[in-house]
Amino acid sequence: MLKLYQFKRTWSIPNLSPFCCKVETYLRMAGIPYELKPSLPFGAPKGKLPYIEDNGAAIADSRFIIDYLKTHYTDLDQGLTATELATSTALQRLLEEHLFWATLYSRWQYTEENWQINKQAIFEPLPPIIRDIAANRTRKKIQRQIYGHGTGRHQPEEIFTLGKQDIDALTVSLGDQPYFFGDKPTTLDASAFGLLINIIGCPIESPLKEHGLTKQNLVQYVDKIKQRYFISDMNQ
Ligand SMILES: N[C@@H](CCC(=O)N[C@@H](CS)C(=O)NCC(=O)O)C(=O)O
Repeated sequence: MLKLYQFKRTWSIPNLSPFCCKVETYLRMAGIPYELKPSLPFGAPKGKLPYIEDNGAAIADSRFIIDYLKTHYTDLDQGLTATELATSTALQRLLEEHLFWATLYSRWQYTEENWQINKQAIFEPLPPIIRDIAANRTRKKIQRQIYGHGTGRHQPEEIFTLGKQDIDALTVSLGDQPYFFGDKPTTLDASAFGLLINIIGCPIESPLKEHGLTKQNLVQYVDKIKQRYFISDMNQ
């Protein structure tokens, strides 16, 4: 059976990683059987989670994993027009390559309180003797990445202004539809749910979360997907 390597569940959400949550949501939306392998990124094929193993092959990165799932199992985007597919790609990039960085900043850099909550959730599986060293080393690495990306060069209020613009774009794009492209879930919904639940549904406080919680359609969207696809096994 297909194996999904991701962080262990925490915070009563499917996964604290938007990308792991995206892949698991895709698997559930598509009804593909899988086995969970709670893991840490050290030793992962590209040093990041998620990755999958299937029929002797290891595939890393949520985008390549979903390409594989589309080819070998079920393509949730099959019914989309070329224009919808283009919009799907553009919004996934907004989520994963832009809004993601403001989210990352809120966890690893914004406040000490958020960092402690994030640290506890990620590094708790490690033996106490190496936990703090690994956490502090990873924190420095991620802060360098946030600076390298450019997000880390802005003031906190500027970072959250940019993130709020992304949330506004998502609110308008979803409108009052059940999913971004109507009645059926697609890859974009797996991606959007993965990141949005990690902004509005987790214990990391920030202006981004406050802003997201004012968008009723996004709040209901996240809640409905969680109820529909995950509620029975939130304690795994
Ligand atoms: N583009 C990748 C991003 C994956 C990613 O950034 N994973 C993070 C967790 S959210 C990770 O494992 N980071 C570990 C590290 O950078 O050391 C995907 O779509 O899967």
